This record gives sequence, C-alpha cells and structure tokens, in this order.
Amino acid sequence: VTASQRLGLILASESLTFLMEAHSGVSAHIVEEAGFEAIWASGLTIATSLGVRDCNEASWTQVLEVVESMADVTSIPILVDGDSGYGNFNNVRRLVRKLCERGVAGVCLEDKLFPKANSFLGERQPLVDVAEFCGKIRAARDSQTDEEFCVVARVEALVSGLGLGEALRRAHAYREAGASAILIHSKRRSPDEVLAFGREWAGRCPLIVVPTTYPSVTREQLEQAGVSAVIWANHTLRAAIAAMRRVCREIHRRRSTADLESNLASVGDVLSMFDHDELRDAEARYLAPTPPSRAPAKVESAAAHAGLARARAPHA
Ligand code: SPV
Ligand code: MG
Repeated sequence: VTASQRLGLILASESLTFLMEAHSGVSAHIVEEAGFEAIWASGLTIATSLGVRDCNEASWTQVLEVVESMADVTSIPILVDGDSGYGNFNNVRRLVRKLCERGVAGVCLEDKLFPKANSFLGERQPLVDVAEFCGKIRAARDSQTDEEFCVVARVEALVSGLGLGEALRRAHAYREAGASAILIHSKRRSPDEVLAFGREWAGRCPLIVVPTTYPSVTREQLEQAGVSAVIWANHTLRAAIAAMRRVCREIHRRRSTADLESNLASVGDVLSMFDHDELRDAEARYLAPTPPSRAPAKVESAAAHAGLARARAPHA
C-alpha cells in the first residue's frame, strides 16, 4: 500500500483519525514514533521553524525541501499544507507533480488568495472566486502522477465570517471539481459551526477539521457530526517552543547545565534516532579496509567515550 492509498483509506474509514503536525525531519520522526497514522506538514509551523511568517514568505521550494526531509525519515502518509497553491493553477500543477515525485500522500489547498495569510490573523480575509478555485482543484487532479494522491479542498468561508450557507456552497463545488476531502476550518472558541457544517455535509465526502481554537470538542461530538479526521495543526512546534524557551532561560539564568539533564533528551537518544546500525553494516560492505590510524570513530563508541548513555527513549 502506498502512502497516498493509506491516506485515502484513513480518510474514508468510519473511525476518526488524528493527524499530527510536523515541520522537520526530527519532528516527523517523533510524530510517527508516537503512533500517529499520518502527518500534517503545516505551513504555519514550517514557516515558523524557518524563521519567517505564515504569509507565503517561505518559497514553495523551501517548503518542498522540508517536506522531502520529512518523507525520507517516515513511513506514514504526509498531507502537505499547500496554502492557496503558491500562485495560480499553473503553480498548483508544478507543486502537485513535485509532491507526487517525493512520495507525499496528498496536498491541502485553501480557497484564499496568493499570498495568503494565516487564518488566525485579522478578520474577513478575502476568498478566491469559486470558479477559480475549482480550476486549481482540477489542475491538481490532472497533474497528479500518483493515481491515489489526495487533494483536500479547504473551505475558509467560516473563518472569513461568510456563514454556513457559503461554506456549504463552496464545499459542494470543490467536491464536484474533484476534491478527495473537504477541510472545514473555523477559529471560533466553540465547535458549533463546524459540527453544524458536518451535519449538513452528511458524509458527501470525507471531512477534516482543525480544532486549534476549540480543543475541548469531544470525540463523540466529532463522530456524530460525521468528521473523518482531525488535524492537530501546530502542537509539535508549540511544545518545542515552550520547551526550548524554558531550557534556554534556565541555562542562561544559572550559567550552568547541571541538574537539567532530566528535562532533556539524552545525547544517546539523539544519536539513536536515526539508524546508525545500518550505516555500520554499509561500512562493512562498502568501505575499503582503512588503516586503523585513519579509521573514522564509530558513533556509538564516540558517545560511550563521552560518557553518554545510549537510549531509545527519553529518560530511558
Ligand atoms: C497550518 O497549520 O498551517 C494551517 C492550519 O493551515 S491554521 O494555522 O489553523 O490555518
Ligand atoms: Mg497553513
């Protein structure tokens, strides 16, 4: 089963699935390790980790490169946040071809303008014309080189304050244009408008939600409203930011790292995240015998030499 087939199955399945955000090779690895079935490659968190704003300041090839490093170290499907497609239908075509080449499972396109701005910034952001957005969906469909590649259409009508009727009108048009699933976004503190959308949508195609501002929504509420998948859109980066701040402040304040080890992943944990055994085996197969004086130090022995415990999990 390919990544795109798996994402398609996840979205179509009866049970609710959770996609977790990642923005780098290491965060993608951690998401898979935690047991998630799929990854959300978030535009917000990739931009933030690159040190730019979520307003298409990062180029699409920068995003692609990050996504490639995530795909290289994981086996679960990745749904890429393609923003509004980085331009018009033609930019969408190139994006989709490149994502397919890299084994990415799907892309999510939102019905905003280019350049976009994050949905939590300001009010009443203008939306793209329905026909133009349908053209982008059709262009995505016509250029996918992986038959099962998923194209998720994200409806921003609720976020822009246009109401349920407009959100449904757009969702119907996007499904007819070929979207595999609809992502209905909201920035209310209550899930009510999203749940109402789900009831009206009535399973016409899989429905995805992003409960960033309404985290208290329950699994039962989402299931009853016919939601297929939930995206935790930014929680890996937010966890990392909080942890990095805490540790940096403490080390700066104390001018010492003593007694902080229990708050940190061990260096052994860091080193064992990616498969060094494979490299050792490959060295045995491919490296010409090297005189002992020039032999590279083995990672494991380097870690042991530095007195660093080798561990598979934090604090293990
Ligand atoms: C993202 O994670 O980049 C998203 C979700 O698009 S949101 O930030 O809520 O717009
Ligand atoms: Mg985004």
